[in-house]
Amino acid sequence: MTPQDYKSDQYVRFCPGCGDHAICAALQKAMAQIGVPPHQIAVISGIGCSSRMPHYLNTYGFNTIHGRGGAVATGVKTSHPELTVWQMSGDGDCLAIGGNHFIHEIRRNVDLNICMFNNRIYGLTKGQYSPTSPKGFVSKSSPFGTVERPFIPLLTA
Ligand SMILES: Cc1ncc(C[n+]2csc(CCOP(=O)(O)OP(=O)(O)O)c2C)c(N)n1
Ligand code: SF4
Repeated sequence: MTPQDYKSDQYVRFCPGCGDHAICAALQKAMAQIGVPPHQIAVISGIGCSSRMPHYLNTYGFNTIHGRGGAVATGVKTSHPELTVWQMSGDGDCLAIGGNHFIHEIRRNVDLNICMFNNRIYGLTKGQYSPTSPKGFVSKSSPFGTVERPFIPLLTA
Protein backbone atom coordinates (compact mmCIF):
# COMPACT_ATOMS: atom_id res chain seq x y z
CA MET A 1 0.00 0.00 0.00
CA THR A 2 1.16 3.56 -0.76
CA PRO A 3 -0.30 6.95 0.31
CA GLN A 4 -1.67 7.24 -3.24
CA ASP A 5 -3.93 4.22 -2.59
CA TYR A 6 -5.73 6.21 0.12
CA LYS A 7 -6.12 9.41 -1.90
CA SER A 8 -9.51 10.10 -3.51
CA ASP A 9 -10.08 11.90 -6.81
CA GLN A 10 -11.93 14.80 -5.11
CA TYR A 11 -10.74 18.41 -5.30
CA VAL A 12 -9.45 19.41 -1.85
CA ARG A 13 -11.36 22.49 -0.72
CA PHE A 14 -9.34 23.58 2.32
CA CYS A 15 -8.05 27.18 2.15
CA PRO A 16 -4.49 27.60 0.86
CA GLY A 17 -2.14 27.26 3.82
CA CYS A 18 -4.65 25.49 6.08
CA GLY A 19 -3.08 22.88 8.35
CA ASP A 20 -5.81 20.44 7.30
CA HIS A 21 -3.86 19.84 4.05
CA ALA A 22 -0.95 18.51 6.11
CA ILE A 23 -3.26 16.38 8.25
CA CYS A 24 -4.84 14.90 5.11
CA ALA A 25 -1.43 13.99 3.66
CA ALA A 26 -0.28 12.60 7.03
CA LEU A 27 -3.41 10.44 7.28
CA GLN A 28 -2.86 9.00 3.79
CA LYS A 29 0.75 8.23 4.73
CA ALA A 30 -0.20 6.73 8.11
CA MET A 31 -2.92 4.54 6.60
CA ALA A 32 -0.44 3.21 4.03
CA GLN A 33 2.04 2.42 6.79
CA ILE A 34 -0.60 0.68 8.90
CA GLY A 35 -1.52 -1.27 5.77
CA VAL A 36 -5.24 -1.95 6.31
CA PRO A 37 -6.63 -1.94 2.74
CA PRO A 38 -8.97 0.95 1.84
CA HIS A 39 -12.04 -1.31 1.47
CA GLN A 40 -11.68 -2.38 5.12
CA ILE A 41 -11.71 1.19 6.42
CA ALA A 42 -14.66 3.51 7.16
CA VAL A 43 -14.03 7.20 7.87
CA ILE A 44 -16.89 8.96 9.66
CA SER A 45 -17.17 12.69 10.35
CA GLY A 46 -19.61 15.35 11.49
CA ILE A 47 -19.68 18.80 9.87
CA GLY A 48 -16.86 21.33 9.65
CA CYS A 49 -13.78 21.93 7.51
CA SER A 50 -12.05 19.02 9.27
CA SER A 51 -15.11 16.86 8.72
CA ARG A 52 -14.61 17.06 4.93
CA MET A 53 -11.85 14.48 5.34
CA PRO A 54 -13.92 11.43 4.21
CA HIS A 55 -14.20 13.07 0.77
CA TYR A 56 -10.44 13.04 0.37
CA LEU A 57 -9.75 9.47 1.45
CA ASN A 58 -10.32 6.56 -0.91
CA THR A 59 -12.09 4.48 1.77
CA TYR A 60 -15.69 4.00 2.80
CA GLY A 61 -16.90 7.20 4.43
CA PHE A 62 -19.82 9.25 5.68
CA ASN A 63 -19.80 13.03 6.19
CA THR A 64 -22.76 13.02 8.63
CA ILE A 65 -24.32 15.93 10.57
CA HIS A 66 -22.76 18.37 13.00
CA GLY A 67 -21.68 16.70 16.25
CA ARG A 68 -23.06 13.29 15.36
CA GLY A 69 -19.97 11.64 13.88
CA GLY A 70 -19.33 9.83 17.16
CA ALA A 71 -22.79 8.28 17.25
CA VAL A 72 -22.55 7.11 13.63
CA ALA A 73 -18.97 5.84 14.10
CA THR A 74 -20.15 3.86 17.15
CA GLY A 75 -22.94 2.33 15.06
CA VAL A 76 -20.62 1.45 12.18
CA LYS A 77 -18.06 -0.19 14.47
CA THR A 78 -20.60 -2.19 16.48
CA SER A 79 -22.44 -3.41 13.37
CA HIS A 80 -19.23 -4.06 11.37
CA PRO A 81 -16.49 -4.84 13.91
CA GLU A 82 -14.27 -6.17 11.11
CA LEU A 83 -13.88 -2.62 9.74
CA THR A 84 -11.22 -0.21 10.96
CA VAL A 85 -13.23 2.89 11.82
CA TRP A 86 -11.79 6.40 11.97
CA GLN A 87 -13.67 9.45 13.21
CA MET A 88 -12.66 12.88 11.92
CA SER A 89 -13.87 15.84 13.94
CA GLY A 90 -13.23 19.48 14.79
CA ASP A 91 -13.00 20.87 18.31
CA GLY A 92 -16.47 22.37 17.86
CA ASP A 93 -17.91 19.24 16.29
CA CYS A 94 -16.37 16.96 18.93
CA LEU A 95 -16.53 19.01 22.13
CA ALA A 96 -19.40 21.51 21.68
CA ILE A 97 -22.44 20.13 19.83
CA GLY A 98 -20.94 16.60 19.85
CA GLY A 99 -19.63 16.71 23.41
CA ASN A 100 -22.24 14.29 24.73
CA HIS A 101 -21.50 11.70 22.04
CA PHE A 102 -17.76 12.13 22.57
CA ILE A 103 -18.09 11.46 26.32
CA HIS A 104 -20.09 8.29 25.71
CA GLU A 105 -17.87 6.84 23.00
CA ILE A 106 -14.95 7.31 25.39
CA ARG A 107 -16.97 5.84 28.29
CA ARG A 108 -17.91 2.83 26.14
CA ASN A 109 -14.30 2.50 24.97
CA VAL A 110 -15.46 1.90 21.39
CA ASP A 111 -12.57 0.68 19.23
CA LEU A 112 -12.23 3.82 17.08
CA ASN A 113 -9.40 6.03 15.90
CA ILE A 114 -10.61 9.53 16.76
CA CYS A 115 -8.79 12.44 15.11
CA MET A 116 -9.84 15.79 16.55
CA PHE A 117 -8.40 18.68 14.52
CA ASN A 118 -7.91 21.20 17.30
CA ASN A 119 -7.66 24.60 15.59
CA ARG A 120 -9.35 26.10 18.69
CA ILE A 121 -12.02 27.87 16.59
CA TYR A 122 -15.09 27.18 14.43
CA GLY A 123 -13.41 27.29 11.02
CA LEU A 124 -16.20 26.50 8.57
CA THR A 125 -18.61 29.06 10.04
CA LYS A 126 -15.92 31.76 9.97
CA GLY A 127 -14.35 32.11 13.35
CA GLN A 128 -16.59 31.80 16.40
CA TYR A 129 -14.85 30.69 19.60
CA SER A 130 -14.91 26.98 20.46
CA PRO A 131 -14.65 24.93 23.68
CA THR A 132 -10.86 24.82 23.25
CA SER A 133 -10.34 28.55 22.60
CA PRO A 134 -8.09 30.00 25.30
CA LYS A 135 -9.68 32.13 28.03
CA GLY A 136 -9.96 35.74 26.92
CA PHE A 137 -10.05 34.80 23.22
CA VAL A 138 -11.57 37.60 21.13
CA SER A 139 -13.73 36.43 18.22
CA LYS A 140 -16.91 37.46 16.39
CA SER A 141 -18.94 35.60 19.01
CA SER A 142 -16.83 36.81 21.97
CA PRO A 143 -15.97 40.46 21.17
CA PHE A 144 -14.93 41.15 24.80
CA GLY A 145 -12.98 37.89 25.15
CA THR A 146 -14.27 34.56 26.42
CA VAL A 147 -14.83 34.15 30.15
CA GLU A 148 -14.78 30.33 30.02
CA ARG A 149 -11.91 27.98 30.74
CA PRO A 150 -11.25 25.69 27.75
CA PHE A 151 -11.47 21.91 27.59
CA ILE A 152 -8.12 20.14 27.46
CA PRO A 153 -9.18 17.36 25.02
CA LEU A 154 -6.81 14.56 26.06
CA LEU A 155 -7.40 15.25 29.75
CA THR A 156 -11.14 15.14 29.06
CA ALA A 157 -10.72 11.77 27.29
C1 LIG B 1 -26.96 21.40 13.97
C2 LIG B 1 -25.98 22.37 13.40
N1 LIG B 1 -25.63 23.43 14.12
C3 LIG B 1 -24.72 24.32 13.62
C4 LIG B 1 -24.18 24.12 12.38
C5 LIG B 1 -23.20 25.12 11.84
N2 LIG B 1 -21.84 24.67 11.90
C6 LIG B 1 -21.29 23.98 10.88
S1 LIG B 1 -19.68 23.58 11.15
C7 LIG B 1 -19.70 24.36 12.66
C8 LIG B 1 -18.47 24.42 13.54
C9 LIG B 1 -17.21 24.08 12.84
O1 LIG B 1 -16.13 24.10 13.74
P1 LIG B 1 -15.31 22.79 14.10
O2 LIG B 1 -16.22 21.67 14.41
O3 LIG B 1 -14.33 23.15 15.16
O4 LIG B 1 -14.59 22.39 12.73
P2 LIG B 1 -13.58 23.22 11.78
O5 LIG B 1 -14.46 23.83 10.71
O6 LIG B 1 -12.86 24.24 12.60
O7 LIG B 1 -12.68 22.17 11.24
C10 LIG B 1 -20.96 24.90 12.94
C11 LIG B 1 -21.31 25.65 14.17
C12 LIG B 1 -24.58 22.98 11.65
N3 LIG B 1 -24.06 22.69 10.45
N4 LIG B 1 -25.49 22.13 12.18
S1 SF4 C 1 -11.75 28.11 7.14
FE1 SF4 C 1 -9.98 27.70 8.46
S2 SF4 C 1 -10.15 25.50 9.02
FE2 SF4 C 1 -11.48 25.86 7.23
S3 SF4 C 1 -10.21 25.34 5.44
FE3 SF4 C 1 -10.03 27.55 5.77
S4 SF4 C 1 -8.19 27.80 7.07
FE4 SF4 C 1 -8.84 25.63 7.18
